[in-house]
Amino acid sequence: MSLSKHELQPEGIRRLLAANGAGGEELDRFDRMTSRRGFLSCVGKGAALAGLGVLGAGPDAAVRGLFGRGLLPGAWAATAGTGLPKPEMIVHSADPFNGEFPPHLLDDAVTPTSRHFVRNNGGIPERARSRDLQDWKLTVDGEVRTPRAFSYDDLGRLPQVTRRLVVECAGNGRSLFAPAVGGTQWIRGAVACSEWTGVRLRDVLQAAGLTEKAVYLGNHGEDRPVFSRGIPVDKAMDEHTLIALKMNGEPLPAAHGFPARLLVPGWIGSSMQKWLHRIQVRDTVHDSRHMSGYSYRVPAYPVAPGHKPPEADMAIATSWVVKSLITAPRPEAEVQRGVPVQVRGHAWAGEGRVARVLVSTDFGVHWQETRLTPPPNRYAWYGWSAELTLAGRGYYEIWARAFDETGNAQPFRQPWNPKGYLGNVIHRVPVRAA
Ligand SMILES: Nc1nc2c(c(=O)[nH]1)N[C@H]1C(S)=C(S)[C@@H](COP(=O)(O)O)O[C@H]1N2
Ligand SMILES: [Mo]
Repeated sequence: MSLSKHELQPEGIRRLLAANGAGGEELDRFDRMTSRRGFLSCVGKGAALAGLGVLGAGPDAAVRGLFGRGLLPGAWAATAGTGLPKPEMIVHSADPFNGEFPPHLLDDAVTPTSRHFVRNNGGIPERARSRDLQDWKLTVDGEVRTPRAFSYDDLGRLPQVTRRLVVECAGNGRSLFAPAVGGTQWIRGAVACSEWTGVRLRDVLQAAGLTEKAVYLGNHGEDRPVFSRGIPVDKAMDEHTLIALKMNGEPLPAAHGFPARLLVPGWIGSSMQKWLHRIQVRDTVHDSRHMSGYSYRVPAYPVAPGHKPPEADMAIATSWVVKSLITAPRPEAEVQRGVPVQVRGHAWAGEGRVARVLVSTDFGVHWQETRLTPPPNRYAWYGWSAELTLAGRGYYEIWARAFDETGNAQPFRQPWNPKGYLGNVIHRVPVRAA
């Protein structure tokens, strides 16, 4: 195996174009499309496929492919004033905006805001773009003794906590599912671990006072079309669950939920409502569209690849599972044989704790232990690193496999589900030793 088409970088697509006879003008157009105007410096699956399409259809198809994916300059109006796309981002769609970073750009222990993926189901609210706090309130109603409305300043006066927390889209890794499933074709970069500051959700809920009937929250954001999900009261009352007001020390950026968003540590990103303005405490599980059917739900039992079980057999996806990322070396790096190379990355385990990360350079025949750096707080990712020496020249793949404290490890092949959620197949990085 060499690199999958999903892991192609723009340089790779450019090489393909050139190898297939694209001249200066076409290459100029490709460069304009992918970087000069800062729209995209890296492109996702759609464009990678378009790039491959060139093999049969001629270089123009690649450029048309980019436009055909809704990456027309006009679609970028929806991101005006939001700072999107971030430089070097792999952009999957402009409206709604979805983009991620390749793993070698996620090397920091604390992900800078400039490298945090963005996942939107709808538009970014006007309030977030203009940073308008007039008439903004967070209301808490439903199964509470006293319905409450908190202004931004009210929230700011409650005790503030700062935590490093992993945010990961349930669909991260979706492009690696076989057979392919629909939806944004995330590669591996819809995950990050930034530093979030805000109030404990439980402080806000306790101020309103939960009734005995309270079992679930329905959370509501200001984006349209409506995207609303919820979490059980138990998880809401956990001391780690936050309403964040700041990301990496700054008020939330528009794209990440200004003025307030939820952080539900260890759980899938979709539970972390952005642009939060209403919490409805419920006496039953939240029943919005994104809580039902196949949306953010996984089969209650393992299914054969390609098999879609009946809706009644689907269960709400909650915690993430054990995973790791290789952030160095970068794919296709040239390393010197006989000289130790530093291999490193991150590991995390949803509600669990990471116990060890092993690495292999021979397709899993031999494994080597790595050094783990535990995070400063629960629910942040661990660092891991090792020195590896490739004795001879040739093609190698670095594989990483994380284990949690109960012995769960990452699988070698991706178990399948209809929407491509919770993908945690081991990460493989190809390198060459010379
Ligand atoms: N209001 C609202 N909240 C939302 C979403 C959304 O579309 N609307 N997307 C969710 C999903 S699916 C994910 S993975 C995370 C992504 O957070 P980020 O964009 O800050 O990385 O936000 C979640 N919160
Ligand atoms: Mo997500």
